Amino acid sequence: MQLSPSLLLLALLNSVHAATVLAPAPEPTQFITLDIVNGPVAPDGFTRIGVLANGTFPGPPIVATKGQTLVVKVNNKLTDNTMRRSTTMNFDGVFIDSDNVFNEGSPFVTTCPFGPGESYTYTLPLGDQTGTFWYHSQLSVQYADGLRGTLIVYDPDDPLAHLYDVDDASTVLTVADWWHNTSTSGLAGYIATQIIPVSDSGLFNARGRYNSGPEVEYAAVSVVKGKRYRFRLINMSARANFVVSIDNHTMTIIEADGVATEPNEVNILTIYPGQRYSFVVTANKAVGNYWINAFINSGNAAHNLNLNSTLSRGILRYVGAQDEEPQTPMTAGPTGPDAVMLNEWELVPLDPIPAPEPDFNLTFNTFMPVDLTEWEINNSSYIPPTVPTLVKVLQGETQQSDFNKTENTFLFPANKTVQVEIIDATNEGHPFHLHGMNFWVVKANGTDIINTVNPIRRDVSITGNGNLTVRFRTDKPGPWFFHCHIFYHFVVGLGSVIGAGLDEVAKTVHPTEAWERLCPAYDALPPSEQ
Ligand SMILES: *[C@@H]1O[C@H](CO)[C@@H](O)[C@H](O)[C@H]1NC(C)=O
Ligand SMILES: *[C@@H]1O[C@H](CO)[C@@H](O)[C@H](O)[C@H]1NC(C)=O
Ligand SMILES: *[C@@H]1O[C@H](CO)[C@@H](O)[C@H](O)[C@H]1NC(C)=O
Ligand SMILES: *[C@@H]1O[C@H](CO)[C@@H](O)[C@H](O)[C@H]1NC(C)=O
Ligand SMILES: *[C@@H]1O[C@H](CO)[C@@H](O)[C@H](O)[C@H]1NC(C)=O
Ligand SMILES: *[C@@H]1O[C@H](CO)[C@@H](O)[C@H](O)[C@H]1NC(C)=O
Ligand SMILES: *[C@@H]1O[C@H](CO)[C@@H](O)[C@H](O)[C@H]1NC(C)=O
Ligand SMILES: *[C@@H]1O[C@H](CO)[C@@H](O)[C@H](O)[C@H]1NC(C)=O
Ligand SMILES: *[C@@H]1O[C@H](CO)[C@@H](O)[C@H](O)[C@H]1NC(C)=O
Ligand SMILES: *[C@@H]1O[C@H](CO)[C@@H](O)[C@H](O)[C@H]1NC(C)=O
Ligand SMILES: *[C@@H]1O[C@H](CO)[C@@H](O)[C@H](O)[C@H]1NC(C)=O
Ligand SMILES: *[C@@H]1O[C@H](CO)[C@@H](O)[C@H](O)[C@H]1NC(C)=O
Ligand SMILES: [Cu+2]
Repeated sequence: MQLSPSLLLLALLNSVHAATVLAPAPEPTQFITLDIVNGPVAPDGFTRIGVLANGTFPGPPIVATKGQTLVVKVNNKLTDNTMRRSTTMNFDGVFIDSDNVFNEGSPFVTTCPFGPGESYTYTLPLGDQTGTFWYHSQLSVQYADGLRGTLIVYDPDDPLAHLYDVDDASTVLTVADWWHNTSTSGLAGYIATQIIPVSDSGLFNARGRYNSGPEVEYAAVSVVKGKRYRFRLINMSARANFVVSIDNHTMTIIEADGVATEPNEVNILTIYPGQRYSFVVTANKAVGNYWINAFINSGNAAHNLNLNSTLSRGILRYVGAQDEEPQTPMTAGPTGPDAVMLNEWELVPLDPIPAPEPDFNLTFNTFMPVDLTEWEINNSSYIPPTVPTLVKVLQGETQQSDFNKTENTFLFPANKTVQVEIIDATNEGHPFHLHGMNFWVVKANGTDIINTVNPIRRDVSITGNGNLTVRFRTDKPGPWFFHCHIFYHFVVGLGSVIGAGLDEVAKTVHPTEAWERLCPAYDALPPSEQ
């Protein structure tokens, strides 16, 4: 991890959080540059060439303060033809206003990717949002090659600040699946064998081990006895989920996907791809080393003998403890009656907003009727159009009949409430993610409770054979991606686009010339550079 000056400043400010200090007002605009390069990387001891922001995995952390506008210049310097050479970036969970929808980075929905030698600058006003976010390539499965990083928006007036003492760079935690081979070879293998490539390892804070691999030192998180830490856990997986616990310690959840919650104490939680949680851990046990169990759950695990879920873990190390691994067994965390699991439907926002009654209902049946390499919503596999949805809409194509069935594009008038019920009869567990805004989870999978009074709001929720029902508003005219965050499912069809108030788009969306140039430039690229 590199510490930028602003990060150091924040760390200093946050270390004196308990005392009331008047932080200097943040700069209204923060300029960030990310150079996307190919370079060697070895988080689990196996060296491969990755697609990396500034040459590191994860990329440099983006650290912002409430109210800032981020101006992120992304320079594509990719040279390796064995992986995708174009790119486009999504800042997961950051709300995007309608007039800025062209800056949200979804290929063939709101933008075209950009090729080697090109740059694009994303302007992202953060508004009132605070919390835990991340950025990643949104093109194909490219982020599995390493293009992922954290984005934290600190709140100088956090209403939950009294619950913790420390919230700085050291308390940002990531879990991620990791492959030794490229995502392009993984995708080709998937199409050929119908088996989604199983990762070689699971990483905690960008370190991990695989069977017969080197004993890479596990990432240790340092705590001082007596203090309370706000950990911010981000699941940067492309496919796997993680079951996270800390031996002998509880975790009090206070945030889900950028939404502050009432404190909810658990000792084990599952985090699905794309999701984020903040939880408070009090360092109140004997000074020592404790396992952070980050058990990686991957379907078809037997297809990659490198993967060993037990080896995916970190260490909670008290200051004063030996620089060594815990002597206790490596487990998958509490089980049976000892396990206090996080149940999504028990999370209550600190600032509850009742879910409005739906004006429209939509049902998604998720299927793989042909074979495992074609996921469908109601028997229609999403195929990206060659002309991005937003480009078409700006050209006046705003009727349902303007969209091919394979675009899975569902149109609604502006300023309405849409309810989507997602049926996942085979209990695959798809983490559905909405771009640009949050949804209300009115019925989480795993419960019969329908909560329209104070449901959790977030941008990723998991489906299952218990059915998931969410609601959202169409207040922001524009096309918004709504897709499974398991990118191997997404690239083979498990995606849709919510066309909100498309008639209004021409009035509210005025893209820049830089954006206008992206599609002609991309279309002119040879396939090897796309
Ligand atoms: C990324 O690298 C570029 C070039 O060295 C540098 O200017 C920029 O500040 C770096 N970005 C971050 C977020 O550290
Ligand atoms: C990566 O995939 C390519 C193409 O399928 C294959 O030739 C190569 O052996 C693989 N490399 C590793 C490290 O698995
Ligand atoms: C991360 O997301 C992946 C993909 O949904 C999921 O399989 C995995 O369980 C998640 N990890 C955690 C810790 O939730
Ligand atoms: C941690 O938990 C285990 C199992 O409950 C218990 O045996 C052990 O004494 C605990 N250790 C500490 C330091 O509290
Ligand atoms: C996974 O790693 C653990 C800890 O080193 C080891 O005991 C176990 O045998 C490994 N499992 C497999 C299937 O290799
Ligand atoms: C949508 O479904 C709900 C039940 O979940 C029902 O109460 C409501 O009448 C339906 N609305 C429309 C517009 O069909
Ligand atoms: C999907 O199919 C179900 C059941 O046939 C239907 O009720 C629903 O309206 C369809 N949804 C879409 C988006 O076509
Ligand atoms: C989708 O196709 C399957 C058969 O392949 C059929 O059983 C099912 O009813 C269809 N579902 C919808 C919503 O059309
Ligand atoms: C339009 O949809 C049909 C199937 O409904 C598909 O065969 C065709 O390839 C699609 N065309 C385009 C341009 O996506
Ligand atoms: C939607 O609401 C906004 C804000 O109240 C308003 O400016 C806009 O005209 C409305 N659009 C429609 C189509 O009603
Ligand atoms: C969904 O909920 C059902 C219970 O209603 C549970 O059996 C299933 O395992 C859950 N699926 C996932 C993916 O969590
Ligand atoms: C999920 O939805 C399907 C289709 O509406 C229904 O048949 C099934 O009973 C629902 N499952 C649960 C657990 O509510
Ligand atoms: Cu999925």
